[in-house]
Amino acid sequence: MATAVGSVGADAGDSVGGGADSGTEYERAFDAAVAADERIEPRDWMPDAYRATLVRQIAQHAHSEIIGMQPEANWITRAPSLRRKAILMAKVQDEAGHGLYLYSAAETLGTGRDELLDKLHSGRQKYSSIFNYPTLTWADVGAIGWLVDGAAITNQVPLCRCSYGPYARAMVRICKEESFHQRQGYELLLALSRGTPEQHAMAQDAVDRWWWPSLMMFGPPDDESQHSAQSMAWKIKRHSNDELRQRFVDICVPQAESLGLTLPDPDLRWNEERGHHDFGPIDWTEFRNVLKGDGPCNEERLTRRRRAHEEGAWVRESAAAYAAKHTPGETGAIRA
Ligand code: BYC
Repeated sequence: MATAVGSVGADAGDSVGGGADSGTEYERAFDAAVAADERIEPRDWMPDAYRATLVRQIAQHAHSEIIGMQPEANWITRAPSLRRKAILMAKVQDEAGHGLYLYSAAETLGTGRDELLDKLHSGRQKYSSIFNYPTLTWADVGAIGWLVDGAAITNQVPLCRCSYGPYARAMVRICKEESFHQRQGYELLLALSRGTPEQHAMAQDAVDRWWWPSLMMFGPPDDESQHSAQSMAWKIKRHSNDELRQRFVDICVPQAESLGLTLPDPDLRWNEERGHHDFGPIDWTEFRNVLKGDGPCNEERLTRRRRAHEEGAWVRESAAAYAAKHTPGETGAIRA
């Protein structure tokens, strides 16, 4: 970050407090660093609202990664070959890893994982709407990879340039792994699409069910997005929800053609004047219902997550006991 603020450690930042003293030299230095495209780091001064926005978005993202493990894990035991099973297990493990990088990024802002998980489990924080849809057939694993990971990459590549350093750096690795995920989904769907008529129909059915929910992943339309303007001013988000949604549609149309599959939208067509594809209306009522908790799988996902957390309590306790035993005490000795 800018040298003017780089020297401001937590103590100085705390004493400024971030809210009451707006227009201070800290705030001016923060604004200048953001304007100059420099990274804000954990010990730099930052406005309280900037910190809260980051915690909110990073938490939503981390929760999405770990809840996102569930719909795919549903198919690990039924993957059609050992190769497919190994690939799917690696992918689901990657999602767990992404959750960990992101919870760690949130910790650098002073919010611990326990607090965030508690908010997820009590329904006070969100996770992506997409994971409230069921995975009914094996082709859904392909559609998730192609469309859901594809949408995630479109959304997340610009986050590699997010103004907050730890989040931006976590996103670099996550995006590399998501690219693999997207390709495995595409390759899986291609194999089905070129397979028997039944397999082709199964791939088409999966795309029909996942297309519209994938478009909802980008969030509400710009004129209803409450956080976009401020997040873009702070360079947390680099593009609006609608811009990224449009980019995703433009990427998917030729890929669907190569797959030999159709996107379920009769209004989808190239608009020469705009240089983009026009697409049909999104069902925002469905989106709002899913966010409210009334999607097809909301209850199932949260119940399973809470249960996994409770059943994993002994692992956390053992890890903490082990860490305490092996942490050097004041004398520097490791306790037996
Ligand atoms: N689902 O003002 P807005 C993945 C919420 S991929 C649920 O536009 P913002 C994965 C939003 O949080 C998915 N909630 O907000 C992929 C806000 O609620 P609060 C995760 C949504 O933050 C494959 C409210 O609606 N990726 O992990 O400017 C396999 C107002 O919206 C949704 C990310 O999260 C939604 N679709 O923009 C496994 C990327 N859309 O906080 C895993 C990072 C909106 O006021 N996140 N909301 O209660 C972002 O880029 C942004 O948070 C969003 C929303 C674009 C999602």
